[in-house]
Amino acid sequence: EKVLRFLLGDQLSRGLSSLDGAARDRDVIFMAEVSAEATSVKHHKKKIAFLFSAMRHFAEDLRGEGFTVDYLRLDDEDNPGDFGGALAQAVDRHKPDRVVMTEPSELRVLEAAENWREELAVEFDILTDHRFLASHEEFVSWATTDSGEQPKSLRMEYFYREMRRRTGYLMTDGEPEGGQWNFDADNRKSLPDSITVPVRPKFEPDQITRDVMDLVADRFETHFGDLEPFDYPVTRKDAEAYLDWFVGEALAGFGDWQDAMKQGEPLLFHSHLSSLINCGLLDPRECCERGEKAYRDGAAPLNAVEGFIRQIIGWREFVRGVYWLKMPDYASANALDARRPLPEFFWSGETVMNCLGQAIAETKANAYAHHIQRLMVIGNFCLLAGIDPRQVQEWFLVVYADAYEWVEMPNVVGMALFADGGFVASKPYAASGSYINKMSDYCSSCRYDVKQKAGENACPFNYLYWNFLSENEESLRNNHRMGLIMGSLGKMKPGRLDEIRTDSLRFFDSDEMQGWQDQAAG
Ligand code: FAD
Ligand code: DLZ
Ligand code: SF4
Repeated sequence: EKVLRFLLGDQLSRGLSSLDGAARDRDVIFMAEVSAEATSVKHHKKKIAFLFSAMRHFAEDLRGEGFTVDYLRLDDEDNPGDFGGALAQAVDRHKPDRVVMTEPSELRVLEAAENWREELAVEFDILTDHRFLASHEEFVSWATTDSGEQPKSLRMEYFYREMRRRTGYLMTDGEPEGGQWNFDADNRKSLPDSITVPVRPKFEPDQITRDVMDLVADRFETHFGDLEPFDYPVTRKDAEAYLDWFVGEALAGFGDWQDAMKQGEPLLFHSHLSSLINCGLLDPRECCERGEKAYRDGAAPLNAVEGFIRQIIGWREFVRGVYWLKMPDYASANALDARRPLPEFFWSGETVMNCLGQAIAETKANAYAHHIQRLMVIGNFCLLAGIDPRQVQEWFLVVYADAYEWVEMPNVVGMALFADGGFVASKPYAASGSYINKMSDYCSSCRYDVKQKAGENACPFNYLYWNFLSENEESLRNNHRMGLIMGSLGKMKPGRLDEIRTDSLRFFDSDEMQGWQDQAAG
């Protein structure tokens, strides 16, 4: 039996289910660069270059193992431009007895794959993606109440404990290592000035990457983001080296400084592994196992390793479960009825709010920003300013090299914007300027004054925070975790709320906040 094995760009894993039992002498592995994927949203240039280069290297590695790989390049003459057309051509070319693929990670592509299965006159299997630790069925069964109903809300923490028990990571005799599940309270330190941030290895582009960069420069010139300098790892070997580096040099500081931000330091002690894990070059289990080993060997403290493992077997698996549980409605969730357009400065980076300017400039340069920048600077701003969740989702999906809808959407809709009405977050992650000031050194170089609450020079986060609470009073009044703060809103001195509204309106009307004219049209 001849099998055509169709691999997608985020399936670059040797242990993938669709490669199981592949026969070197008979089967064909098919991969395709198609313009429809690169332009379904106009992905960051560096993200496309990263993924195409990783795909081409992965194909080379498979060839090196003796497999036949049919690789369709974006600039190949007969490239039909989308997955369906490319696969139909490949089936024509190779006349397989069967087509096999691993389930796509997002609904849009899964639905397309189900159509190909109907339309192509060949046996067609869509297999489970075992790279995730929790299957769809396991997540649904965990999430469903005893009476078989869909819950009103889900909390990551309980899912995470279940995953710890199931994997045995950082467990001793059935108990969590160190006697507690969660060391988050230790992981909120602000960064001392004296801290030295570890220096990252850089991966020089080879010929394959340079070819891809030329292609991206040529074909996707109008897309957001800087293509150069390009130093991402793009092979399995370099991805492993990067994981080694992280575990050896940065993991020990990961916990303490997890929530810190520093001007000119885009990575701090973060792993920068998300794009490698999400495209398949690294396996989530191996990352956790390497982390746990570092702890057992005494090379990294428990709060760091627990924090790292929590992000991977907790948050990452949880958001994936939520995505599949809540789609397709999740995409249009807008519980707070946020309608303002995304300001132009999200694309240009031109804003005098230094925290946002820094986070967006780093995003543009690196196709990366760390979690606290995404959640507490960019996400928080979008929440406070009431930006339309669909526009925020599109931005996040475009700009990060690790962004795929299954992981981007729950983080934006559920975590950052509270647009699911509290399905995943027990309260909105709303914060005023003082939080950003506490966790970063951004405010000292800002044109606004973080200590001022009102007037033209006041930090906009300060009045937008109260404006947000007041605009959403009805939705938030009954949230018990918001009780205290909603109480203070109610007790404000007469006139103070008017002042907040006036400041906010002036801000929303300012040049800075003017909406973006659909850059996708460009
Ligand atoms: P580290 O801080 O080193 O964390 C280790 C690993 O844990 C990450 O590599 C990642 O695989 C995983 N992880 C951590 N937090 C999360 C999380 N909240 N959800 C899922 N996985 C997590 N992550 C993406 O992979 N793709 C996205 O498109 C994405 N969009 C986001 C949008 C918003 C608004 C927010 C608040 C978060 C988003 N995240 C997304 C989650 C998180 O910010 C990134 O995974 C993280 O910043 C990646 O950097 P890192 O590898 O250095 O992570
Ligand atoms: C993100 C992306 C891009 C930009 N281009 C391609 C591509 O040309 N070929 C491909 O196989 N995958 C690409 N991807 C990743 C896919 O969008 C991703 O695999 C699916 O969305 C998964 O559902
Ligand atoms: Fe951001 Fe406000 Fe600080 Fe400026 S003062 S950096 S706008 S938090």
